[in-house]
Amino acid sequence: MSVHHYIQQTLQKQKALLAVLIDPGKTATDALTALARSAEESGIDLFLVGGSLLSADLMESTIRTLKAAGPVPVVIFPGGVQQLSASADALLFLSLISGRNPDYLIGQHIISAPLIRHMNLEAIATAYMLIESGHTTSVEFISGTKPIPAHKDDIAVAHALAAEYLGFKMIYLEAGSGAQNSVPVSMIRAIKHHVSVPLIVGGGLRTPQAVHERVEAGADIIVIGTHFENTDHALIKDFSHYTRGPR
Ligand code: 1GP
Repeated sequence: MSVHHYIQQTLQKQKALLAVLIDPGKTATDALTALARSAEESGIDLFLVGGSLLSADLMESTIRTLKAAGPVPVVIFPGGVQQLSASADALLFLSLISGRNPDYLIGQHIISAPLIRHMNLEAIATAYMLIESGHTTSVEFISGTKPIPAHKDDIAVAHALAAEYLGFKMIYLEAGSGAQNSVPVSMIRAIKHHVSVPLIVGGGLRTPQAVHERVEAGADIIVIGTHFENTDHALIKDFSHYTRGPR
């Protein structure tokens, strides 16, 4: 089954999916193995692997460790063309549509497409929207693009609608890793009202309550990275409590 199909099927059974973002190099191998082994019990539905600055070698070993330890799908969340691996189950084929940098809209895609084909990797077309969140984030800095202002729901909705009309399969609302403020609930609600493709929401989520509010507003996939890097894995259940509920 494709990962896209798995996401759609899971969304028919439960409110949302919990995705844990692994930034290779930040978590020791034994901790990664333990996390992947207990993933199903913790309520983790997906692993994302990626980071703004990262070598292909580290990524490959991280994906292999996760895959060897458990059945939860591992998806590449690429920071650039060097972050590809045939060992992953799929790749978020991101186009940074909130920005106007052609390289991140279509340039890197042209370079990586033949490699993706060669690896026979499932590419899930995902519209990536950066939302302003306080301090300058890594993605903002590296991509040289401006985020959408946090209080401009109408601008965010217009981007999301364009993404759906262009045929993107998912939309990722990104506040940025370690963001001060996560994507506003009102913005998620406004976008959900206008589009039907799954909404991924991530960046700066640190509490079960923040997850709860965003799932209720319409987030379909919740991404948490930084907070789980230093958290007792037993506490992940407190977060998945709000994603695992029946639809
Ligand atoms: C970043 O949305 C993800 O791309 C996760 O962000 O590390 O803040 O959880 P955090």
